[in-house]
Amino acid sequence: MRRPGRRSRLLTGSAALIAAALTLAGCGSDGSSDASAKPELKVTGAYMPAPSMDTMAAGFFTVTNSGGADTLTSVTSDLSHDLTLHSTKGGSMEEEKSFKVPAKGTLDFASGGNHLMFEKLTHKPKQGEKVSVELHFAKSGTMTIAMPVKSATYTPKTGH
Ligand SMILES: [Cu+2]
Repeated sequence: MRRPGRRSRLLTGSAALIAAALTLAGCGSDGSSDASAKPELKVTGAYMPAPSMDTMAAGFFTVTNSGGADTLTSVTSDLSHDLTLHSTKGGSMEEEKSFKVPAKGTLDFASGGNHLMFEKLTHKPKQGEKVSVELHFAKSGTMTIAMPVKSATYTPKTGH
C-alpha cells in the first residue's frame, strides 16, 4: 500500500465533517431541526382546578412541539385582566416574562411547576365551565384554547 498522502488525509477530514453534518440532521426525523425550522405546536391536557376564591386561579397545559423552537411570550383571557406566567423554584413561585418551547420538545405547565396565574378574576369559574385562553407565541402567533374547569383537587393522568 502507498503511504497516505496529503490528499487522502484531506478526504478523511471531509468525510468526518460530512458524518457530523449527517448526525446533526439526524436529530430531526425530517432533517428540519435547524433553528429556522417552523414550530409545529400542539396544546394538550389543558385544565384549571376550580378555584376556591374568586380572586385567583391557576391553569395548566402542555405544549408539544414537533418543529423548530418557539417562545410563549404572553397569555391573555377574558377571565382575568392580570394573567401572568409563573414558574416554581424551590417551592416558591416566580413570574416569568416568557417560556421557551424547545425544538422537538415540550413545554409543561403542571401542578407544582410552571403555571398560569389568573388574578383579578372577572368571575369565579365553576367546574364544567370552559375558560377561553389565548396563548401568544413569538413565531406561531396566537393559539386559542378552551381550558376546562375541573374539580379543585383534580390531578391529570400522566404517562400515556
Ligand atoms: Cu403563581
